Amino acid sequence: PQTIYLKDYRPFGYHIDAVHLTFKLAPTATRVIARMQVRPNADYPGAFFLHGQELTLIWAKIDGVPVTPDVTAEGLTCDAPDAPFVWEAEVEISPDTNTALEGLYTSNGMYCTQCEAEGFRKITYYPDRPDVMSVFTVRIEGDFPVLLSNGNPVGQDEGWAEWHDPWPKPAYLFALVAGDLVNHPGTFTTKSGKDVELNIWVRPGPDEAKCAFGMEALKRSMTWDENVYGREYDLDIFNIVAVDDFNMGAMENKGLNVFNSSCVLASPETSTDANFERIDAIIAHEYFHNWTGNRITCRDWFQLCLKEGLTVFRDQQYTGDQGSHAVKRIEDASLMRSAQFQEDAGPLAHPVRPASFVEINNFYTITVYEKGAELIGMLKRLVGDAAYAQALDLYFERHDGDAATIEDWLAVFEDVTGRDLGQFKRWYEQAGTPRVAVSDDFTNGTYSLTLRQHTRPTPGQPDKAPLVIPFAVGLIAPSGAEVVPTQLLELTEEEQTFTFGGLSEKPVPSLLRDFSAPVILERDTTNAERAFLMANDTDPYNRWQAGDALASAVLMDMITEDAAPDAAYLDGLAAILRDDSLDPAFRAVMLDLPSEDELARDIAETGGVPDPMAIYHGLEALRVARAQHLQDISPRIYADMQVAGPYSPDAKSAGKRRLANSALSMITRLDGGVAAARQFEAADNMTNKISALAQLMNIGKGEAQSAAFRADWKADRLVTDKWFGLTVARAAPEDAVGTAARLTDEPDFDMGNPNRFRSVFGALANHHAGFHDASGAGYRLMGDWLGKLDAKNPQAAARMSTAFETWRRYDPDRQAIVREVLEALAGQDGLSRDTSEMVGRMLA
Ligand code: B3K
Ligand code: ZN
Repeated sequence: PQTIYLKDYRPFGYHIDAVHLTFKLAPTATRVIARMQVRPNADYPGAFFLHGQELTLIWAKIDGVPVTPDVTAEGLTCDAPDAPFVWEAEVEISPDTNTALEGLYTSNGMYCTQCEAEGFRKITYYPDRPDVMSVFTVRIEGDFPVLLSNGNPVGQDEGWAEWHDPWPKPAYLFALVAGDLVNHPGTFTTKSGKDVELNIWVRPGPDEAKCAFGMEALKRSMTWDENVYGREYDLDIFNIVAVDDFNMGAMENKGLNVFNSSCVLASPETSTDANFERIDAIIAHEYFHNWTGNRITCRDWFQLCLKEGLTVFRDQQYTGDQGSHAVKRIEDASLMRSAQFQEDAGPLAHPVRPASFVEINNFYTITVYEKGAELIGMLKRLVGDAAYAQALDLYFERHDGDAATIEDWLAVFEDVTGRDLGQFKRWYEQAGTPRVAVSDDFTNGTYSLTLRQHTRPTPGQPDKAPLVIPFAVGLIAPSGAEVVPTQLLELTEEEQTFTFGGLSEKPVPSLLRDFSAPVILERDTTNAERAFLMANDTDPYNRWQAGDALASAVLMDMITEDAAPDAAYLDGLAAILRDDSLDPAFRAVMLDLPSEDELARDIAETGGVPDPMAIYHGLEALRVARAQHLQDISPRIYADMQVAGPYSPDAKSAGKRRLANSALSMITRLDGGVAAARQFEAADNMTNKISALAQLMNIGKGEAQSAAFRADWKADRLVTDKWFGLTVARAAPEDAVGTAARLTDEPDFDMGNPNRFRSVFGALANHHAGFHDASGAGYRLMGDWLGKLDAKNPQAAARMSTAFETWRRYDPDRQAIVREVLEALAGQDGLSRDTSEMVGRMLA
């Protein structure tokens, strides 16, 4: 397979001024007729090459005259006039047999599309690249009550509909949906007074009762983008469609967002608080793409972070505005530190703007998305809120209608602030997480901090240059009083010293407040200091971070030396739980423990070899010790945090439920499951129901409840996914692999449905002690199923293959089995480009 390089970018040799598509829908023989107005690009003459894959060409014409193009597996080339012309072609495709869920496919009898990144080429011959933008008109012929495409409706009658999208767009934003669907309607009036029709489309039946929250989320997002970014919606209609078989969360097609049903459908009985929050964020994310992605798109796929990093940053701001900025920041930072740092440290490390790829779908990663968002956050910190707002206004004004680059993005900040962002740009180009080593000194009332930065080599990038690191710091006196409030230091050299004068005692530094940069801090510190910051820091993120670091240190001693848990940690937690002035959601995140995977990473980091079972037992021991130490507080918290009245997913109620359920998890360790069983029976919402069930399963109980849950929700796909996932996640380590294998025999296990596949195999990959069972059974089961899945759905298989990302951390015996499994996969006949790229990188 061919590697594509950013440095080889060249504009297309033609402009497509308009395109008209006609679809004659049929399950295995859909006809697509395309008519394009083509104009040679005088600045960049080139061959008339159109992408096309898995298409049967019926005929092609230029200016009405039949032509015979050169057709390969990747597309066609045709002799073309040196003046404007009309290209026409008819192809046949087979949506019903399209199990890759890319291009046009069917899901439970409805037709839908997924074109990003390069799926449009499976629909018709076309320059399938984001810098070719055109005005689309679409005619759909099919025997369905609902026929949807992008833009505004221009006509419809029995068996056909026509849509016109006035905004030029790249092919990846094209969408079509046809089916027996019903709408949950809504309306929105934009700030300039334009009425917009809103719809959430679902299949008739129980899903109809799960649309109300999504509709409110959509309206909230529309209002928020007007108020915070000044961005208004720009069509007469906005449609969302829920689809069961979908490779990702959702897709921002212009005016016609397609959603994985798990990311839009919600009801109190079937969705947890976390589901509600995620659905709110994803609806916002896709809606925000209308400006950051659609009105301004990417020149090429290397610039993916231009739309994704910015849109994630915007949805993070939005979610913070709905509830607690502190808790949202803690969660985002925590995800960065666990999953993104892991990607950055392993064989799959790549820059936020990669310089090459084989299969672009493999680069929709946490690095591009979440680290991409962190880069925007750092820019905002460095230039300040006012300049950030001005730069964004300039970005929208200057690049509306463009396919833009990271250079364009940085230029608006340079133009607004006069600041040179040349060094900052390295953040986009250098992979790996920078480490900042900190040392300090206190002499004659002056405290000095010396920061030294270093980034380790990553695949293909042995040498790293220093970055601009916004480093937020506060100083706290031994009394607990803050003596220097947050200041933003800018680390630009390899090493710099910053001083703070006029202090009477040596302060305790609170470093990297608010996670001001995605870096790893290296500093010799003590548990006493961590406990001090956990109790006294005024920065909520750092308070959490101190608690997390303390928990990790305590666990490390428990795992490697069989030590008893440090009382400093348990007392610190008790103080936080008792402090009723603290937000319940904040208290709940303070109770979260590092994951087994993070502990394995920490052990590997210090030169050890992680023993998954020892880690598992260490965490279990700490959970029990915590439950005992806090046994006087937990029941009181549990009682205080009960939310009266009908369920509401608002942040405040959700925070209380979260804390109540954390308390329940401690209570359950001591009462043998009495309280959890009671909650399971009484719960009128999924949050409390599934949490109670999980607590019971944690102590090896809950068999009857699990069976009842399974039976009650047999007909609900999304709740059934939860049951599959929980059953694997809560299996004992020695049973996890067997449980996963057994679940694949259930009649409703369907590997063709990405949600269902992930519910079993995603849960297995996350079951650290189970997946890494010394027998290698977890590796082998995963490998077998990835091989089977790859033949149907390469994208989904490639994504799940990241389960093996950390394999080099473990002992030689485990490594040998993983190597065997990965090599067998690599050698599989007809392995997709997607999975073969991933496996190749992991084996390199
Ligand atoms: N842009 C899509 C992701 C497409 C993934 C293609 N493999 C959803 C999003 O980020 O909003
Ligand atoms: Zn996105």
